[in-house]
Amino acid sequence: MSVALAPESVASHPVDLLLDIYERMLLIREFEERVKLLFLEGSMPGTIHQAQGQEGTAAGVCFALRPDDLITSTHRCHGHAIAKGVTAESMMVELFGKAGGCCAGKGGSMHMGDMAVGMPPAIAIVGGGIPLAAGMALALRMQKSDRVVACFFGEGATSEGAFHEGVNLAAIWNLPVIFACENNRYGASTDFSKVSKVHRVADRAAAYGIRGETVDGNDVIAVYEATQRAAEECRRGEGPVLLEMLTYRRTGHSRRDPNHYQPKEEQEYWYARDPIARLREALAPAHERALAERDGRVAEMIEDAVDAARNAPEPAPADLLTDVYATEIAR
Ligand SMILES: Cc1ncc(C[n+]2csc(CCOP(=O)(O)OP(=O)(O)O)c2C)c(N)n1
Repeated sequence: MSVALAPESVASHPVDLLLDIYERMLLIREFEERVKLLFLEGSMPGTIHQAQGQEGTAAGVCFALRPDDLITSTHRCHGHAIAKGVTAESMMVELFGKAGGCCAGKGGSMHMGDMAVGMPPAIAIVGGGIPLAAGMALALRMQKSDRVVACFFGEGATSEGAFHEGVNLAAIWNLPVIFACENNRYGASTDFSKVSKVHRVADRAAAYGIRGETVDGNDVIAVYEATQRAAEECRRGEGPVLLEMLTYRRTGHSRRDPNHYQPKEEQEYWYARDPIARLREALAPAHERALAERDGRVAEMIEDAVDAARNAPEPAPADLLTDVYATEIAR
């Protein structure tokens, strides 16, 4: 049994919404688990950074957004992409480096995205998405739109100059950005306490005169509610907001990292707070049949994605230089 979610917060949301969130988080987990095996068997080029354990932050943020809102992402982008609506199939094809992938086979693991669902390809330069999010939000403001941008990054990125510049710019212009920090404690293998005297990322909001908030990132409902609050503020012109979500990755930083630096007691603390198990246990046994249906659907989606990736054609040499320039934000 996991550490339970607050019953009153579970009861305050429609069951169908919670089932949808559960399904999406499970899709992220199962996608990552299958990718791990496919990577080890040598089916995909490059390296991978995986997000098992962090499904609550990805899904909690993205479900609280409108479909026309935008996100930016990082080297650890698989979960964000699935949460925002990029299909598992187009991502699996992408990981195989095949034509028909969400970035035409040219992006790979660290650059997932699809402008059709409001996600420009992720940026693997740590902190690189932060000024970009401010710029996208400025573009939306100039278009007189009420869309918002959610900008994902890790706590390690908050020591980059790009964080200071991007957040400060968004702050002085009240831009509609939710700075969504996934604080999983480690930047690669380095504990955050070794690189920052400020231990709560949300406390850094004071330096920019904006609101900061820390939530349990493994409580998907808490993340969803906090993002809704932040999005409303942004739409009213009262943004940006710095949202810190405490979470934990269950894998190494990348596939070659065995994560020996994570103490056993710390792992046990977080494994008892797995975001998927917590929501499942909150919905079962009352909704066991619906949960089982969602489990079956996810399993099918993963099989279909792998079949599609294995059978997809290689990119044509003639397409080498297509799709390599920036996309304009559709109005
Ligand atoms: C500017 C820059 N410096 C270093 C790296 C190498 N690098 C990739 S991920 C990473 C750690 C990032 O930690 P964090 O921002 O907390 O994100 P997490 O990996 O925990 O999701 C580093 C140092 C990079 N990609 N870009």
